Parts: sequence; structure tokens; C-alpha cells
Amino acid sequence: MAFLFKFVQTPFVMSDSKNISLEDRFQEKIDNNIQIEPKDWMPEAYRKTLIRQISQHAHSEIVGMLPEGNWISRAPSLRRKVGLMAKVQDEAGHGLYLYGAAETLGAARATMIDDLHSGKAKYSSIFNYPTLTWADIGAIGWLVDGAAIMNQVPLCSCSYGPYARAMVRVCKEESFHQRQGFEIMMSLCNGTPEQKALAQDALNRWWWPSLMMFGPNDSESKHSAQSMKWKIKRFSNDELRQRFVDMSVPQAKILGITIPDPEIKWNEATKQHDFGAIDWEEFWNVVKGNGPCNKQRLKTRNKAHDEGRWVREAATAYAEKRHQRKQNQAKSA
Ligand code: FAQ
Repeated sequence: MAFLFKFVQTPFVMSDSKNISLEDRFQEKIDNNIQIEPKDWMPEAYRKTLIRQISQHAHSEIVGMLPEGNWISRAPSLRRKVGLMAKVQDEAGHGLYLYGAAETLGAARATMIDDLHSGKAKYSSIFNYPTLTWADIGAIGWLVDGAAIMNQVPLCSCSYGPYARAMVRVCKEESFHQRQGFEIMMSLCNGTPEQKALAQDALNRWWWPSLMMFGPNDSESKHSAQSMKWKIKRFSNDELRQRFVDMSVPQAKILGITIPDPEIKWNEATKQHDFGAIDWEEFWNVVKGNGPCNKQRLKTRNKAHDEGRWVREAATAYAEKRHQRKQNQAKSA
């Protein structure tokens, strides 16, 4: 995408003043696009911000498997089933890279997972909506993955090395997800009137929650200013949301379905689309745990975690046994 920035790993001469603080030196590196690595000095607040964002992102990928997982057994053809299974598995992989990236900052995986399961940690609001019909799988790929890519391509150039590198692979996979979703929508829109109506209904239900994925308006976004100064975020919530609207309008036209916002129209002066007001009351209600599926999502995650305990215990015991065997072999050699 055209808006990628480059972080450099070439030698960089720091300012030579002996009085410069660690904090100023850190900011100087950021300003000069030098990527921060796990063993580099970093302000505690930078570390905490990254752990917050990366762990929330990881949780979103894992909880994000549930709405689509709901349709694997009911996909309309073998081809669709294979594609959907691959997508849902990719999301699990994204969660794992991201938990790994958060661990490089000193976060313990067990704590992050406990925080998700107890309801303390946040994850993306979008995954608290139900998938009522097969068309929802198309709409999620097209809109939710489309919004995810819009937000995550700039993260490939974020200042923290492990997060930026994880995002490169994630974005490649998300592009495939977006295309498979759009293709599902295309098939439905070119199908019977009933199929097209399903696609329209899915767009009606997923449009506004997709816009909410980008987070509160810039004026309400408490973390944006600092995160942009640290080049964790490269664009504001509103900038990315606007890009998403501008990208989606022509795509909806190609599909022949209507975005459920009578106020959407091209603004010749700003060269972008104006759009209607987002229902922020609904957004905060979902973020606070009161969306249509919050309780169900956490219940399902907790159940899966409990039922998978024996697998984790067996894997740990096996790793210990192998380690012990290697040590015994080394002693007797
Ligand atoms: N939902 O000050 P800001 C995906 C919270 S992955 C819930 O603007 P920030 C792949 C925010 O955490 C989707 N909470 O915060 C996929 C903060 O609360 P805190 C996830 C939200 O961090 C596709 C408070 O509001 N993507 O879709 C939301 O600067 C299909 C104030 O907000 C990422 O996580 C929300 N939508 O900006 C998987 C990308 N928005 O922590 C399966 C990385 C905001 O103070 C199927 N994250 N909040 O308690 C980011 O880019 C940023 O964290 C933002 C929020 C832009 C999400």
C-alpha cells in the first residue's frame, strides 16, 4: 500500500550531548525511524502501551475465530468449507504470533489469557456480533478483514520490531481473507434474488460495527497522540476509518448492494466520502461487555481452555521428559 513508512536498521549517529536523557535518546531513535528491539532500553509507558495493544490484538484474533467457526460445519460447498477452515486456522496463527510478540516485552502468556477469560482484557468489539446467515461469512471477509488490513498495514512499519515483523505475514494472510469474503459476496450478489437479499442483509448488519472497529473518534481517543509520537500508530482512528469508507463505497457498487447510510456521498471539495454519525453509545456498550454475544464468546473461550488443559499438560510433560533425557545423555557421554 502507498502509505508504508520504512524503519531502518542502518547505523545511526545519536546526538553526542552527554546530558541527553535515556528518554530523549529513545525518542531520537524513533524520530529517526530506528526500530526498537526487545533488549533495547524503552520507557516503561512505551512497554505498557505495546503490551496493551498487542495483547488486545491477539485476543481479537482468537475470539475472532468464533463467529466464523460457527459456519465451518454449514459451509455450502467443499470448496467454501476448505477456504473457511484455512482462514479460521490463520486467525489462530495470528493470535500466536501476537502473544509471542507481547512476550518479548515481558508479558506472561498465562496472565494475558487469564485476563481475556476473566473479562478484564479488551478485544475488538466486532466479534461480539452474531453470524446469522452464510452471507455473514462473506461480509466478515470483505468488511472486517478489509478494516483489519487498513488498520494493520501501517503497523508493519510500527516502531517495535517484533510487532512490525509479525504484521507483515498477518497482512499477507488478511489479504487472502478479504478476497475470499468479497468473492462470497460476489457469488451471492450474482445469484438468485434471495441470495442477493442475504448479502444486502449482511451488509446492513456489519457496516456500522465495521466502522467502529477503528476505535473512538480522534477527539475521544485517549492513547492516539502518544502512540503516534512513538510511531506505534502511524495514522489516527479517523484517518483509517475514512480510508476504509472510501475503499468500500466503490466495492459495494461493484456488488450492486447499498451501504446502509443515506448520508454517504462523495465530497468534491475534500475528495473523500462524507458519511453519517456512528452510534458511539452502541460501541461503548459492546466494549463494556454488553453486546449481543460478549457473554457467549467468553463462555466458549473458557470452555475450550478448560477442555484443552490435558493437551497443555501432556505437551509440558513431554517437553520435560525430552529435556531430562537430553541431560541424562549429556551426563553419560
Ligand atoms: N473494540 O485510545 P484508543 C482482526 C478501546 S483484528 C474494543 O483509540 P488505541 C483480524 C481501546 O483499546 C481486530 N475496544 O485506543 C480478524 C482503549 O481501551 P483501553 C483488532 C476498543 O489502542 C478479522 C479505548 O477503547 N485489531 O480483525 C476498540 O490507541 C476477521 C480507547 O481507544 C487490532 O487490535 C474496539 N474496536 O486504538 C480476525 C489492531 N477501539 O486499552 C478474525 C491493533 C478502541 O484504554 C476474523 N490495535 N478500543 O482500556 C489498534 O490499532 C488500536 O489498539 C485501536 C485502538 C485502533 C484498535
